[in-house]
Parts: sequence; C-alpha cells; structure tokens
Amino acid sequence: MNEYTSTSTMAGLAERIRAASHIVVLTHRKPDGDAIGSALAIFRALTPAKQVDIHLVGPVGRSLMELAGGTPVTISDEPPTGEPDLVMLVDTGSWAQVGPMSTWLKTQRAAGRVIGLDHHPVGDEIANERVIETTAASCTLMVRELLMELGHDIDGGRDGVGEAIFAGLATDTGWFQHSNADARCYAVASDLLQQGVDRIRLHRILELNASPGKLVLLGRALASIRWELDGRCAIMRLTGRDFDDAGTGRQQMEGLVNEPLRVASVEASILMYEEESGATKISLRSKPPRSSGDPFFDVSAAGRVMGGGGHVHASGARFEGDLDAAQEAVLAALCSVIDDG
Ligand SMILES: [Mn+2]
Repeated sequence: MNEYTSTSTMAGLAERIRAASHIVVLTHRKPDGDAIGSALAIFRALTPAKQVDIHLVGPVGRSLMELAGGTPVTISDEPPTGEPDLVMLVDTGSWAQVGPMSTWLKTQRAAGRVIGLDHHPVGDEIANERVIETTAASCTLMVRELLMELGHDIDGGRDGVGEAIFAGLATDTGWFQHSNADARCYAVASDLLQQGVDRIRLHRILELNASPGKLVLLGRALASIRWELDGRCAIMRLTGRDFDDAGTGRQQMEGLVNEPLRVASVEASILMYEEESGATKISLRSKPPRSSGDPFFDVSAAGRVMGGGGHVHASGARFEGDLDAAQEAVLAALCSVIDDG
C-alpha cells in the first residue's frame, strides 16, 4: 500500500475549487455526522456561486436528514449523472468505503478531477490531490480550514456552514469526550458557538432522535454480551431476528457499541451484527490508556488484521462468515495486536 499522506495543501485544493463551476461531493457509504457535515458545509459555502451536488450512498439515518434540513442531497447507489469539473471526496479515501461509486470515481480520477480531504490513517489512491490530517478530530475541521482558505466566513445560523462543521466535530468526538477531542477541537467548537451555532438544537437532532426500536436493539445487544479476555473485552451480537423484532432495519446502531465501555474492567467493546447477505459487520471501540504511554487496545490495528480499519479507538471490519466464526476471528485479531506490557 502506498503511504496515505497529503499530496497537496489547503491552498492547492482551494485553487482547484476556485477553478471549478460544477462540483460533486462524495463521502463514505453509510455516512455519519462528520461525512454529512463535511458535505453540507461545502454545499452551503459554495452555492449558489457554484453548482454543488451532494451524492450519498445510504442508508442515511433520520437524524442526519434532519441535519441536512433544506440542503438537497441525493441518496443513490447509481453514480451521479452529468459531468462535474471537480469531485470532492471527504471523510474517506478508501475504495472499500465508496462502494458502488468506485467505477465512476475511477473514470473521474483518470480525468484528474478528484480532490480529497480525509483524517483517517489508511486509504487508497483515489484522489488526484489530497490533504490528509490524521490529527484533525473531524473532517469538518479540515473543511473549515479549506473554506477559510477560500475566504468564506463561517456562518453560525440555522442550516448554516457552522452547524454542519459543529455537527461533524461533535459526532466524531463523541460530543467532545473521545481522545481525539484536543485543544484545537475545543477552540473551534468555542469559535462556532460564538458565531451562534445552536448546540442544544444540534444535540437534540443528532442524539435525542431515536425510534423506540433503538432501545429494543440496545436491550438485545446488552443481553447478548459475552465477556472475553478476563473481562477486558465485551462482545455483543445482533441477529437478523433482532432487527426484525426492533423494526429498525440495520440503521439505528449508532452508539450501541460504546455502552460496555462504561464497565471498569472493559478495555475494548465489540458489536457484531448479521448482514442480510449472511456476512458479519464488526464495530470495535476501545478506551484510551489510563495515562499517556500506558497500554491500550489499538482497535485500528485489529480492524486492519481483519481487512478493515479506522481510528485507534474506533474501527470496523466486515467478515465473510457467521457470528460465531466472526467472534473467533475478531478475538484472534485483537489478541494479535494487544500490547500486554
Ligand atoms: Mn470523520
């Protein structure tokens, strides 16, 4: 794998945007708050001066659609129609994550039209020019910098650029709790609040907006916990039956994987669920070390062992096999990367 690092600068990307009149914004499939926040911020800042199309591969949860508000988004597995002169890929740089957009993106890459902004440590050669900042708490922080480079003010009003940036920042840091919520993150959050961003409204939209079925899933997930590695790892599973009973489909699992981290002994929490295909999706989370320098579970490394990836404390993978086989594989992957000191 080539090194996944910056091949351009914010000024370089800004130049590409200045020269463009029709921009398509893409992100990873199953977009989260940061992915959508990044796309919304770009749209809100650059229109109507430019034509911007946000093209998402779903599913997209209800709360994220509410976040989008009046900003138009297309949700489709089919590639965009029409020929943009620039494609912006945000919050991912991985072929696996763009799914059904891959073929279309390859033709855009061949035409030299793709620029990328990402804060993940692992990715592929998709963007012709990219800026990668793995220390950025959210991709929306990077979008903010790019927009400021372009001379845009960050408007804090309802359905404005600031809301979109704050939404990505808040959701990617677990509302400013995760280890990635550094001083820069808090400083930008403070600036956005001063611009008038309504964090109470955003919290309600993003975090207090579930259906009753979500609690059914939470109950099933908690009831399924198996304690492994002397109680340092909790593994939960959700079956197709659980999704049927909850009436949620496989769309309302945000946050469930974090629940076992409340337990003192737990260093890593894993949520596995059955896909319709029979494969198993796996989410991994871990606690930061007690003190800096102490050992912790690097779930990004564990995810990579399984062909997935992510951040050191939040990652994911997909396993071709049932829940029992997936559990065996993910535990083996986790054990292979534990620094037991
Ligand atoms: Mn992100």
